[in-house]
Amino acid sequence: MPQSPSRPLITAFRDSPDRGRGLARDMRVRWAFEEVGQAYDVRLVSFDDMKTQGYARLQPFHQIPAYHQGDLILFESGAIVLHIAENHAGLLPPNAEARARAISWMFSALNTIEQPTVEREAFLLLEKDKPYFQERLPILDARVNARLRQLSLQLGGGEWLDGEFSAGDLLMVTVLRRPAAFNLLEPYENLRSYIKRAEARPAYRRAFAAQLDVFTESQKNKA
Ligand code: GTB
Repeated sequence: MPQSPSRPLITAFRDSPDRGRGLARDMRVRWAFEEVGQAYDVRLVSFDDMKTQGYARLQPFHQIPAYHQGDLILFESGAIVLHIAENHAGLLPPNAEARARAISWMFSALNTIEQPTVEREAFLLLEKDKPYFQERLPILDARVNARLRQLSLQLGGGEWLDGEFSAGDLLMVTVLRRPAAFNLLEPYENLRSYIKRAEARPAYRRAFAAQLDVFTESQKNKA
């Protein structure tokens, strides 16, 4: 890792378990950089690299993404996106109240929507053979569904969550793409269109292509 990178450097999986579907958390940071037109570098890391104490100086929980620019090191994808949004025009409205509302949407994406969806996914992945699995799965499904229903009602026929596209939409869409991958958005046509609208943004497409390139390269090296 360079001592004080002059342009932002983030970490991402060298060999992402999402197989290039843009579901890992570097995607939201890449997308934020693309939205504001900030060039960035990526340091690809293996699971072994992430376990080292050296890596913990970048990310105390040994996860991706971490962010480094100059003397500033940041972790937590939401904090990194907020930092980008606060330092460039385009992801937070200039009006103070609208800005505060956009930040509420950022927090709600991560705390209210992402939390139950990740809990459900981890349960599916890790507890399928447990005796309580069949009984507990509908409980976790219902928790996710309740939040999706509320979000769908809130979005209604709107294009974005609160006026112009913001970092709130950026985080919300990256969070929703995970339950969407499990077909949990089937009942919510407006949420599916919301994701499609976001995915059509040129900045999203550039970010998606960049992370997909990493996966494609990793496959070539395996062949
Ligand atoms: N709260 C942190 C943040 O938002 O930055 C969470 C970061 C995080 O969970 N990072 C994951 C990680 O580094 C990668 S993105 N995990 C390694 C570890 O914890 O040891 C999560 C992820 C992983 C795989 C898929 N997938 O296969 O689809 C999707 C998302």
